[in-house]
Amino acid sequence: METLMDLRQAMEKDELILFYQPIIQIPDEKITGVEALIRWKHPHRGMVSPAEFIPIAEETGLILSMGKWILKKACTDIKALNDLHPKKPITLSVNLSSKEFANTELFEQIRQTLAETGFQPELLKLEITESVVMGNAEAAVITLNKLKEIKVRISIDDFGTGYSSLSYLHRFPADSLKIDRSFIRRMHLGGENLEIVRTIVTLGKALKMEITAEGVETAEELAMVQELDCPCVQGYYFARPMPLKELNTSHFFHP
Ligand code: G
Ligand code: G
Ligand code: MN
Ligand code: NA
Repeated sequence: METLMDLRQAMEKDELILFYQPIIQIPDEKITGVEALIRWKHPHRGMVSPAEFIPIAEETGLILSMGKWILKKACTDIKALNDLHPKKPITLSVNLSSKEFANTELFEQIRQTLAETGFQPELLKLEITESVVMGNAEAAVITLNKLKEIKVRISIDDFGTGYSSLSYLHRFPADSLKIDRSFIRRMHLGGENLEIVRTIVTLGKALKMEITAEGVETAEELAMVQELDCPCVQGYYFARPMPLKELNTSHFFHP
């Protein structure tokens, strides 16, 4: 179990690194964006998952400085990548946890990071879960509208796992839905699992939102989401999260 001290030191010692997982558009299977996913390269324990340390960072408030670093690093990295491949600039998705989203300085921090890095706001997508939004719905609408004004995009992450999904969707200026991978994993069972994914795709399209199926691991799952007309896919079938260098030299940029 890591302590706050360990985590703070990890930041100072540059042990936190960002991986990027491609998001693929179908049917042409080209890369359309990446999601930034943090890792802790621990000197003794190897790669530590954010599922272990983000909750600690969240509880202790360290997430605020960590999140600031993540946003700046990710914008810098993907700006550099897009400059190398100017013909097809890709989007960058960055996860925000509840404390980060509730931070009154968030908007200003994002605005400033975009200015400093020269990253195009239209290419930045902030991923927030339903519970993060619902935690403070009124303040959330204000923040989301301000972000929308500067052209930053919003994705609802793990869609379908939270509560009151439908009632708020039309009130929140979100641009895209990410279908939680628990639904994708159970799709092959058919029946209601398949119908849930079909319904989310239909709903997203009706609301003119982008839709991404998360956690697609097999050709069978890919065929099923394709059949349902889901336009974007993320998952191990196409690519795992990887370092920037590996992404830059991958077949996605060198077909
Ligand atoms: O990459 P992995 O599946 O191990 O991530 C586990 C969890 O950690 C996911 O819920 C993911 O959203 C979260 N996470 C990964 N990277 C970041 C990040 O940079 N910021 C925040 N707030 N959460 C992250
Ligand atoms: O909660 P969030 O959606 O931000 O987290 C995404 C997490 O899902 C990342 O930690 C990423 O490593 C993980 N992930 C991405 N693709 C797959 C996949 O195909 N299968 C599984 N099991 N996990 C995946
Ligand atoms: Mn996410
Ligand atoms: Na998710």
